[in-house]
Amino acid sequence: MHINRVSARTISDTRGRKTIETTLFTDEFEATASIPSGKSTGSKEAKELRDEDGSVTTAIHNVTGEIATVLSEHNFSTIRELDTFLCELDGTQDKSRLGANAILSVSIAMSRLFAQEAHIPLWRFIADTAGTTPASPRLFVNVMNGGAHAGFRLPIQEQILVIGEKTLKESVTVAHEAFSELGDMLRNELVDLPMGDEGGYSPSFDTIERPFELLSTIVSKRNNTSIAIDSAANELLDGNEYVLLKKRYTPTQLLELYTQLVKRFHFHAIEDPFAESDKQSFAEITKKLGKEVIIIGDDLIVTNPKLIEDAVEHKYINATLIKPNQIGTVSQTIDAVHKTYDAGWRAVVSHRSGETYDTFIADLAYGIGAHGIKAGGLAQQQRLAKYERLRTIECEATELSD
Ligand code: 2PG
Ligand code: MG
Repeated sequence: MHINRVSARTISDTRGRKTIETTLFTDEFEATASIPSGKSTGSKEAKELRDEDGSVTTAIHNVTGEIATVLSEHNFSTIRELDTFLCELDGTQDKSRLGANAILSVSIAMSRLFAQEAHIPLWRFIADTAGTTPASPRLFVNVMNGGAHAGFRLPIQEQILVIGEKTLKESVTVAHEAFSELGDMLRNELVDLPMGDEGGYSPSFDTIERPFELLSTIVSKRNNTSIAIDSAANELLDGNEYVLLKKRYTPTQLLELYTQLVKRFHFHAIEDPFAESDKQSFAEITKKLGKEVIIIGDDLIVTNPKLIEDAVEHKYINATLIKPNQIGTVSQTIDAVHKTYDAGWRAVVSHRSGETYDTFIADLAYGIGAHGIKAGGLAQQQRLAKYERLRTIECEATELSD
């Protein structure tokens, strides 16, 4: 593959913050990728390069300067070749020199070019590269936003509906119906109904249970719908305790709270129930509740194959969250998926709280046959773009199999 032109620019994410969008050109094709940005981040994530004023000017210069030069001098025949080359060029462990955002924008755009060159959809290219079997993911729809994404109006960052209908088309339809039903219920109960960073409602309640009582009304009417949460507990930790609705919980008390929630409500998954530093509590909750619900690691493992290996060894979790920009290349994201599957665990592919219109994660989730995809609430076009892409992928898959 020979790249003869590279361009990159600043665009805005859903929070109005600046982020990078890159386009690569060959003689025949062009492909674009833009990179999202997190707010409740893990300490070991690959580094997003941001200038002091919040811009991504240096990252853009790195793409159009140093990276464009090497791309023009080399022909890469696989995405792994390119990714390995970019990692070596960067020369740091965390991609802090060129920026994980700069590197990933090139890696994703290049994956699109390889798919175009082979005349196959992106999800097929990902599946061929990863050696995985494509399959429809469940939708993990973050319908009520709290935590750092919503001024802690709700202590738990994400109250999620997990929807697994027979087809993606049906799952997306149920997601829309459920979202609007929940909106009606909340407007009936509350005067003020703000929205959160991830395009979900962001109500305030006096109890931790109230959001789940409302979600139970929705879940009880449907066969293939359940509840999940992302506590993003790094953000709740204060000293050695966790603070929810101004009340302090020791790790043991928080585990008891989760146990009660799982007993009372139809829970399917709990993500980041404890802070990344509180590994022992991860091991305890997985041991105690891991048969009933999946325990997903996000900030704990940050899509990093080595950290996943460590989590496997110590049984901290039994599922991983996969966010490409936490690690910074497509190939290393695939490595994280392999580590997950080798352990017999499930993978849930995820967006970030500051999103763009890029739909790469939809192709990734389908291509690796992920258990689920977290793409946010339905009140933001950038999140809807992912759900729409999933519906298109389902049509592409049917056409390919005909
Ligand atoms: C999370 C994500 C996405 P952020 O914690 O899982 O929902 O949030 O992008 O802010 O890390
Ligand atoms: Mg998370």
